[in-house]
Amino acid sequence: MIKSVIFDLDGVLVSTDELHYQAWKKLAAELGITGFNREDNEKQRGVSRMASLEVVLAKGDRQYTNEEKAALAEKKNNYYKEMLKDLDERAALPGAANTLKLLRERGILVGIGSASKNTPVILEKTGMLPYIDKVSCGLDTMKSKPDPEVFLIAAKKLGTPAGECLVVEDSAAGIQAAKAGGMKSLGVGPYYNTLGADVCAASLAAEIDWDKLLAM
Ligand code: B16
Ligand code: MG
Repeated sequence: MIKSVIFDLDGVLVSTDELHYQAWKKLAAELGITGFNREDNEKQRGVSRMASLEVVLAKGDRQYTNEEKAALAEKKNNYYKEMLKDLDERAALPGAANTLKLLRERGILVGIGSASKNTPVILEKTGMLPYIDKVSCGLDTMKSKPDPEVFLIAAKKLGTPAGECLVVEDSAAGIQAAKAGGMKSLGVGPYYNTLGADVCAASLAAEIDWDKLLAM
């Protein structure tokens, strides 16, 4: 039986994936990297900020020191934070708000397991915070998905054994992390049927048999 549902944030509850892409694209252009495109951006789904930077730099031909990389990641984050200033309830993905309400009504605990260090501001600005019991994010972790750390921390904060947690993810790295942590998984998003999740749905707005899912 599932007692807690742990949601990934970007690409599952909110549409910040497009903002990440625009911010990386702006940085790439400044570095003279013209080949960075949406296909490359898919490799950034669910992975850490520094790993995402490597995806951009791999499209160029220059080597950067660790100090330079840290400065570039900060620059991108500043672009991204600027974009987040306009974020509101409209950034919630279809079905997200209803799903959070449905789980609250059923007495299921809700956690967040996101790589993003911007998680607190995103939850606050989109009005989702009141529906979230515990948050685990890039500010809590040392390792990135597919390591299960972010979900294990969420489960610990929720007080739920891993086997009674369901992770909802849009990235292959996230589904691998859920499995590595011994959790059940629901895959959503544009690649939902290729993620290797236990159950999949195009989005949270799709017909999802929650009775069956929560009985897993
Ligand atoms: P930040 P998620 C992830 O969010 C994004 O999918 C990924 O593209 C980003 O690099 C990562 O957060 C770190 O985000 O730069 O804001 O700390 O899918 O794990 O909710
Ligand atoms: Mg995601």
